[in-house]
Amino acid sequence: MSGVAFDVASNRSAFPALDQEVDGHPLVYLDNAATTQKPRAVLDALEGYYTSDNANVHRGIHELSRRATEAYESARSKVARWIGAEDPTEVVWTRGTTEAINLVAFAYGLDRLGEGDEILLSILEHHSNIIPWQLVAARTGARVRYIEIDDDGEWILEDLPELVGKRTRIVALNHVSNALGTINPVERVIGHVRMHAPGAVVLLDGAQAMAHMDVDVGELDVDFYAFSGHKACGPTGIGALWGRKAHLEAMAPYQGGGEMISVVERDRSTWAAVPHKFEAGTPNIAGAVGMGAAVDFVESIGKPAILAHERGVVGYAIERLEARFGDRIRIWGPRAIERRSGVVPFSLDFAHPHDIATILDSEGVAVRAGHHCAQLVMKRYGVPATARASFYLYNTTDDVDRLVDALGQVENFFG
Ligand code: C6P
Repeated sequence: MSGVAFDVASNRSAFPALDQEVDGHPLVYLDNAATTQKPRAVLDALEGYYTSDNANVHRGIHELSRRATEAYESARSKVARWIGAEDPTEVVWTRGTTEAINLVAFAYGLDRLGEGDEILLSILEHHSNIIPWQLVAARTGARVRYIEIDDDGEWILEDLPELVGKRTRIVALNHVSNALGTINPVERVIGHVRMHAPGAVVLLDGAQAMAHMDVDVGELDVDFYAFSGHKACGPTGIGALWGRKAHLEAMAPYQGGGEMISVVERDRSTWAAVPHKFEAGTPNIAGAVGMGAAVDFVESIGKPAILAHERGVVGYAIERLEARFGDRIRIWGPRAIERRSGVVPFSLDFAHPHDIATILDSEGVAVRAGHHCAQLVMKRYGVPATARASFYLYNTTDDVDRLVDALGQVENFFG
């Protein structure tokens, strides 16, 4: 389902938080890879839920509980359709990408990995897709291995024959990098894994893909797909894990509590069917409802149009930054515009990334600075941190001009 003609001004007006001043300057929000702003439709859905339907799900035999359950489950179905999943029961609500990956690491990995088994990651991963595997490897004797990256932030796939083999049990990779913006060639890796390590399961971290690219878990041929709602116009504290039904059914519960059981005895219990087996306790019902509204909103615009718009703005940003700062700026990540998402990480040779972000903030321009929870990437390039501007469906070339002007202030100060 693709949207009507892309209209950035109308996109922008849908996001109340964009309409404010910071330090006397109109806000330019360029921290979308950390979290996107929320459209009015999502805020209304949250308010509407709490105003008229608020109740616990799957429990009360009363009107409000019925409505809450219906809203919660229909948002699940919406998310399932959004990622090309035929069966909504394959979608487990989580707090976000981090919890989704931990769920697989602990409910799948811990019981299945042993001494000498291998988990394949890349050094381009967010810490959320490294630490859970290190924790599980330490408990099971499995070994974590990494795909390296080249100077342009692309995976070095020539190493795959050496990295993928009989011992590979789990392959966990990001679909799009948060630190460099690389759209990773996941299809090529998955094809290689299916051929050379047929017993391995593949998990994709879709945190940076979901808001920008059409995702079809069937076409991708993955076993698990994880993403966060808040990076795709949805509320914080909600996300999802999609998993193949057979895996989810074979996995032990991740957490115990209400809602995830079938029958409880003194010494043993049985579990509810998936996905409820993995949703112990009162879930984030409002978050799920807000996520459903976010899916509708993003789909009303259409991800191909969003990505095309981002490419235009990112291309303009790279051109302007390089023209203005020449060899004093280093823009990280792939050179080819079609190889990157809306993320533009950069370093200036005259200022530390944190100083850059602080001065930009005083000019009303919000960017992120730091290691972006990707310390292996920083180590690879020998830098402690980078500054990162990340663009979305409401950013314009005017925002880029404001960024470049504000960086001029950084130059005045430090240059
Ligand atoms: N990246 C960024 O500024 P959570 O926190 O669970 O919603 O998402 C974690 C996560 C996992 N994988 C990738 C690729 C990510 O980008 C993120 C979150 C933010 O880049 C916060 S560090």
